[in-house]
Order: sequence, then structure tokens, then C-alpha cells
Amino acid sequence: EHLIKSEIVKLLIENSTGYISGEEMSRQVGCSRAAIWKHIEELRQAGYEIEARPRHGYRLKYRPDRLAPEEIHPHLQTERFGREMEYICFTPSTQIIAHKRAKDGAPEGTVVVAEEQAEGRGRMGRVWYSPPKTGIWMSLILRPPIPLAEASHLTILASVGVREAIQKETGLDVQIKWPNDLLINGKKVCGILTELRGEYDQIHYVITGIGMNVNVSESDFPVELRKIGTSLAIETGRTIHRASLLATILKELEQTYFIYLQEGFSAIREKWEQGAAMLGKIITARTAQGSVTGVAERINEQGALLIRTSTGIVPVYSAEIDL
Ligand code: BT5
Repeated sequence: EHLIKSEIVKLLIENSTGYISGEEMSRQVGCSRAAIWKHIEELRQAGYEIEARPRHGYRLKYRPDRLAPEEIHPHLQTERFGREMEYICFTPSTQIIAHKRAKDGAPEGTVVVAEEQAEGRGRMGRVWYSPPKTGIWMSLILRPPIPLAEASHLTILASVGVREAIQKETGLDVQIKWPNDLLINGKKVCGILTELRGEYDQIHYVITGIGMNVNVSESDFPVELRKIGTSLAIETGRTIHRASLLATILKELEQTYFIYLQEGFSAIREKWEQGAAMLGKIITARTAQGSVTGVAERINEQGALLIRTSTGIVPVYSAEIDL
């Protein structure tokens, strides 16, 4: 059903400078004119403005910014990522749904995306603020053939892919803050959450959660986040079309993931280092075992951050970083 709708939206977009007839659409999509008419009506209900002119056909005048599959699909340039997609208006957390789908055998590349989350999850029980219709709140199912010890590679490759997507789509300079933040002008625009199920020698599945502030305005942010958070709209001064951005994110993520599977972690590590906010700087890493202060040198083969202290190099596997 949603594939037919995607095809119709695609045709309307491609022909939006003129008209496309119902007959032409039914021929290209391969369904009846009555079916086309039914879908056009449903699109209108969903907020599309579609003009119908006798003897000319249909013309798209306005497209709402939703993250529904029929919105993403016309932009999608991936092999697997986003080919299966679940779209939800409101949910506690897309992570919870993605875990269920993964357990039920959903294929790699399946995406769960929501317009709003009530209890978006951060790391260690923290909350991710996810207001309606202004962000990309999504979870991606991966099934990488790697041991548990290498799971942190996935957070790093996701940061690299998402950074690439934002830069391509907006031209903004994005910095990566180890382990899971993307910053613009020193403020957090995106957080990544890697959750997984697996055993010592094999991961069963990974859920990569991505929370990106896209059209969140300054006054939308709760007071405590105003100093530390930002959005693409705040930084560019314009509204960003979320559906095409999401398609770009999936494309860049897939590309980065395929490079990782084919060439290994070192190819990703190089890209990561190009975008890292902290290398060569003095930082403090707060870990569960205490604080480590020193110069951030690089990341190692496991994805741990290496900090040069007065007593030697210390690898840090999980921490909060003060820049
Ligand atoms: C993260 O955690 O940065 C990971 C966030 C992942 C969210 C996505 S949304 C889709 C998927 N479904 C979910 O339920 N989660 C994932 P962490 O490093 O722990 O950062 C959390 C901290 O960031 C909070 O304690 C706040 O200080 C700050 N924060 C919360 N919401 C924010 C927002 N919208 N923008 C910027 N900072 C925020």
C-alpha cells in the first residue's frame, strides 16, 4: 500500500511544475484510476494540497513535512537502510519498538521513526527531549557480524555517517564529541545511543538510536537545554525538510556501514579523526571509576579514547567528556 502511495508522491513531485493526469499515473504506477483517486484523497487528508484541474490532471501545491514512508521513499537512495520502515506519530521511545522488531526477526536496515517521543532515552537512564514534528527521532536495526568487544565501533561509524549527512544537506561544520555527540558551534545537535543484544563472540542485533534537533526553535527547548543544545534550523536560519534529510542520513549511514564491513574499522577511524572536536586538546573524562585529565590523543582499535596523562596513556571506554 505505502509503496503505491510513494510512487504517486514521487510522480507528483517530479511533475509539480505542471500537471499529471490520473490516467498517466495509473499507467505508471500500475493500478486503477479509482485507486489513484483514493490515494490522492488520503494524501489530502494527511495535509497535502493537490490541485485537480479538469482535462489537465493533478498538480502538487504543498507537501507537509512528515516522516511517513511515502515521504521518505521518493528520496531514498539506499539498498537496505530504510527499505523496511515503521512510522509512528507518538511513542514512549523508538528504541523499545525497534528492540521488539529485532527480536521478531526484522531485517537489517529496518527503521523505526516517530514524530514525537514521550520518554526518549539517552545513555545511563537519561532523557532525550523529543518534541513533536521538529526532529528526527529514529532507531535503526543492524546485524553486524562482529564480536561484542567491537560494539563501540558502531557508535563511531554512526557519528561519522550522520556528520557527513548534515554537512552535505546544510553545509554546516559538524564536530564529533566522543563517544556519541554531534556538535555545531559547540552545542549538541544530535545524540547517538547504541543498544544491543549479544553474546561474547557474536552480536545478535544492534539498535542505533539517533536523535537530531532539526527544526526545534530556541524557545522550544526547555530552559536547561538552551545553553547546551541547538538545532539545524537555529544554525542555518532556515527550515529544513526532514524527509529528504532522513533519506540522506540513511544513505550516508549505509555507505559508512558497508565501508566498515568491507574495509574494517581503520577506514572509519580516519574519517572520525577528521571530524573529532577534541583531539590534541586537554580534556577531562569522567568515568565510573573516577576522572582522567590529559590530552586526547586518538581512538584505538576498540574505539576507546586514548588520553595522555602525566603517568602514561590511559584508554577510556565509557565516560562523559568536559572539553
Ligand atoms: C544521547 O544520550 O545523546 C543519546 C540520545 C539518543 C536519542 C534517540 S531519539 C531516537 C531513539 N529513541 C530513543 O528513545 N532514544 C534514541 P546522552 O549522551 O546520555 O545525552 C543525554 C543528555 O543530552 C541529557 O541528559 C541532556 O543533557 C541532553 N539532551 C537531552 N535532550 C536533548 C536534545 N533534544 N538536544 C540536545 N541535548 C539534549
